[in-house]
Amino acid sequence: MKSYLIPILLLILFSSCGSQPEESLTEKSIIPLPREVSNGSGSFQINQSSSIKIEGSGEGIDWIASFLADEIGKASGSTPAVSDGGTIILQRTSGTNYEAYSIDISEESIILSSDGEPGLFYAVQTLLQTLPPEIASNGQLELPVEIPAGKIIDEPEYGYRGSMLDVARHFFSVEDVKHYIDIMARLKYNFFHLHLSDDQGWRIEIKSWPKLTEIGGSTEVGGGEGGFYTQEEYREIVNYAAQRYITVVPEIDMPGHTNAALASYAELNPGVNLANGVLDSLTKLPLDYDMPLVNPQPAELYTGIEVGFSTFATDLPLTYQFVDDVVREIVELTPGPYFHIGGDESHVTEKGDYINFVERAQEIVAKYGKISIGWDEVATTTLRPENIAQYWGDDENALLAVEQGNKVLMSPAKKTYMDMQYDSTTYLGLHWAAYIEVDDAYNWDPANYLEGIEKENILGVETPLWSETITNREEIEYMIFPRIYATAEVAWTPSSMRNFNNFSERLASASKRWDVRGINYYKSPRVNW
Ligand code: TNX
Repeated sequence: MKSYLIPILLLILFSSCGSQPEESLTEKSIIPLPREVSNGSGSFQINQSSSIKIEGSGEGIDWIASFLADEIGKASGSTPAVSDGGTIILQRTSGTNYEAYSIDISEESIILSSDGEPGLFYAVQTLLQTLPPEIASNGQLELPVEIPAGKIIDEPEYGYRGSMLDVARHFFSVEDVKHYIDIMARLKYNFFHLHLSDDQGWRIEIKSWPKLTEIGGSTEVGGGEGGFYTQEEYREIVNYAAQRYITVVPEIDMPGHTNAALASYAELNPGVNLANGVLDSLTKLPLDYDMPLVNPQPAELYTGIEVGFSTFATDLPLTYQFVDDVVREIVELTPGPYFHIGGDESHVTEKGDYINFVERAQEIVAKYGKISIGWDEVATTTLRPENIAQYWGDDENALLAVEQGNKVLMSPAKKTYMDMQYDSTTYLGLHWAAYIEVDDAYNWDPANYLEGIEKENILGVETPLWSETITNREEIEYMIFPRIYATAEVAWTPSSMRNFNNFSERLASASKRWDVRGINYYKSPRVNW
């Protein structure tokens, strides 16, 4: 054969195989890593005339279809229609495994299938990660794109996969909060914990106690102007999250971390003990006279970052009227099952007073039909059977919860606290718990972290972002990218399947989408970007 014919023949041979994408499905970088991925032959092409078909009914499915269409449309300029002839198929099956999903990609169709809407939404998120990085752009994705054939079967390891944002130390706008929720949604997180009150700020409108926001919402760490969400805005956040299958967990931190409330209402403060002051020099009271506390003064607004100095007056009926009103108003706006009562670092509350307060707060939350979550200190009180202790650092407290038969939400500060610096040179953040590099955030197993705490004792995993040093969206991004990816995989993917080297390669690939979005991420030296 003439030698010049060989390349021509090869060319004909390859072009006749149909288009084979550069990467197979198993080589795609998906975070969190799915349980099973296998390759098929050929590929599916998304082009200008692709459309989406819905099999099964429900408002949620319609929304998921339009979400997928909009993502493709925004990136490519060509929005797929939703039609009966569609070959990208959203299929709701009849079981009850709502978060599990599968994706079946052939040359003819892509079938995204789940028993539940959350699973369909997760399938869409996975599918989007198989597209080129320009899927994250406004208009730079060129159609057609090829998706390699194959099958993905996936479900989460933990049912609660959360992240917390502290909007109390610094306040963040509704738009910034939605941006945070978008990031969570792409990673299949399903609980968004909003830390709504602390010493430095009260961030949610309470109609029956208006000075909470008027005074308590008026500043923040560093003395900035602070802010708060009206009930309308809070509802908007709740709905935005709910559409993305994320449940909001509101937190009102008490009885400590309450300076902003104490600055708003004098009558919530423990009073001044006159027996220790002027009065006993003027009168001759017996030494054991139990002088009531009187004349409570409002606390001063606080803009520093110390913790543990504030407390409600735990012996006053008014305090419980306050807690009742606050819980009632927030519960009315919150469809999810949980209400977070804080309970951490109440260093100036007497032990007995703390127990009494937390137990009463839990009863109030239960009265309004919600399950209490509290930071691990609440396990030193008698928990109601359904309540949750959120472990952040005290092993004994976590064990106390489990001994009481309660579940633990795992947020070890040394692994999950995204306000911790990456290393000693990080320009933001604190380091009281640890320096947390991305591999530190990745390399741990919730079910093996604490002796005596097994998988069955664990509700799930949550990664908090405290905001003492974080003031804006760019700074939020810097602290959470890439660690929020690490915890997403810790919570979703079985520990036996996880490997940091493999994860770091997938991170590098994900970062191409972050570049397209203009995300301000930390370029960890432990990742080959
Ligand atoms: C401890 S963790 C706190 C927060 C701080 C955080 C800073 C916890 C339950 N309490 O009040 O913001 O450390 O890292």
